[in-house]
Amino acid sequence: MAIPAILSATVISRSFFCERGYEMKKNIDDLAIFGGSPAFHEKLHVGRPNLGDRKRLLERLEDMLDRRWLSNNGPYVQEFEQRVSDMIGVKHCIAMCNGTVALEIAIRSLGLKGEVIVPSFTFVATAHALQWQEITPVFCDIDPNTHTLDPACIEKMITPRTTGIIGVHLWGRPCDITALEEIAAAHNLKLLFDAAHGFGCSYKSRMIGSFGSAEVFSFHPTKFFNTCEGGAIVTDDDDLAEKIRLMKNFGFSGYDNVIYVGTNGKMNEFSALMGLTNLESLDDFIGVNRENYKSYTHELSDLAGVTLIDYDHREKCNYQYILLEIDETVTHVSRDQLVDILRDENVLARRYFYPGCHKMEPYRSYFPQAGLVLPATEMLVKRVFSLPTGTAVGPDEIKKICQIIRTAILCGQEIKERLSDHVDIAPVVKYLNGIARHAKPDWAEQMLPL
Ligand code: T4K
Repeated sequence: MAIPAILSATVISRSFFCERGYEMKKNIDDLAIFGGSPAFHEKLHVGRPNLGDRKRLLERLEDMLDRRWLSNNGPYVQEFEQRVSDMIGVKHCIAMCNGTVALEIAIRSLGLKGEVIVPSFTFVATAHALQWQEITPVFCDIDPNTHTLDPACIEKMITPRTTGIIGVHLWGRPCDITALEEIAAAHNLKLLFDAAHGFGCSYKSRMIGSFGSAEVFSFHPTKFFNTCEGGAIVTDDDDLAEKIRLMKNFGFSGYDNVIYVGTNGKMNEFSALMGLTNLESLDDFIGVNRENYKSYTHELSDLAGVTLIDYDHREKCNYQYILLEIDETVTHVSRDQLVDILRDENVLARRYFYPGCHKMEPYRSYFPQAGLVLPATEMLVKRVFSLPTGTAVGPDEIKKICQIIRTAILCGQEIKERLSDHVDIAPVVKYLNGIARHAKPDWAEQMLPL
């Protein structure tokens, strides 16, 4: 619906919302950040875990306790690995204690050293998994449309010290895998994928997990599919799989026989049975995410300056991230102001992945000029944020969240002005409340209406 530009933002928002018939915060003074009561009594999180059938989980837990087999390649881990490798269509799935250790082991097992090309626009674990082993992460820019490594930039970052590329299927949207494979082959580089977000997704009809030398999943609670904590390396390479199995178990090859440098990367039985139970609900979780995605699209698609990142609906997608990109030149209200507004309404939106790995330590100190070659990354880290989805929210919550965003955007100019004058007194009030609880002087009575 087109909105006449001559009307003031506040007036527009009021009439606009009445037309849509929503029971909602009608003007900016209703927003909690300006003194209204929060839209939600309880906090809505990004990354609330999805949980499968509780009864089935407890049956498996009883069984595990009866068996007294809690770790070290137990029957549930073996079953879980089989199910995942069948689902992905790869020969090997090696279940791990988390995605970060899985990345570290994948990197080591591939013999990466020197420099490895990675995006900066990712969770810091991607870079840390290299740096932890004294391998230099070389940050490469991304395509601003896909948020994944820009193949055209990769070539420029290759040096004689480069040994590999780690592509990240950010938000579950696959990298340009074909282009990355070509570059890796042309320069004799190893290709590994951080597929922490990519479980259940496909590229050219083939499941994510079946590309490169290996791919790494995370099954952390904040992922749409979780094993409590957990992760996995998936690969078709028999030799690599054998090496990884040794590495994740201290290098043991049978009792008393250590033949490799190893660590402890094992998944435990509880995580595996949690994973098996959650796998049985995988399609339901994806279905809920897809419906939530549709609801957000429906509510936000007409808002100028706001882009909901899209998925390729011809492929399998897990729709686990709801990411908004804010063009402040249109909305006036900035991404950070929007996040603050939502937080005061108890919607704990997250600035994934701000400020970019190259702005975090130790990388910020090592490469203070990295931003110069990362223009798309620098632009996106200031514009993107993530909203709640998964089984913890439904259409009603989404409608309310979007109403708040709509109010904030349609009144963007006024909000921007007010917030630039706004002094956040909440910490002062909190502090004074603390004092008042101990010794309530007279002045505190007057100052502390809370
Ligand atoms: N590569 C990529 C691209 C990744 O995104 C990640 C992890 C990795 C590698 C490494 O995989 P892991 O080693 O983690 O398996 C979270 C997660 O800790 C992290 O796993 C994830 N990416 C990242 C995107 O998000 P934080 O610092 O945002 O987590 P936190 O504690 O703030 O939790 C987020 C929200 O989730 C909270 O508001 C509350 C909610 N939550 C969280 C947990 C743990 C729950 O409701 N229940 C829970 O049990 O990093």
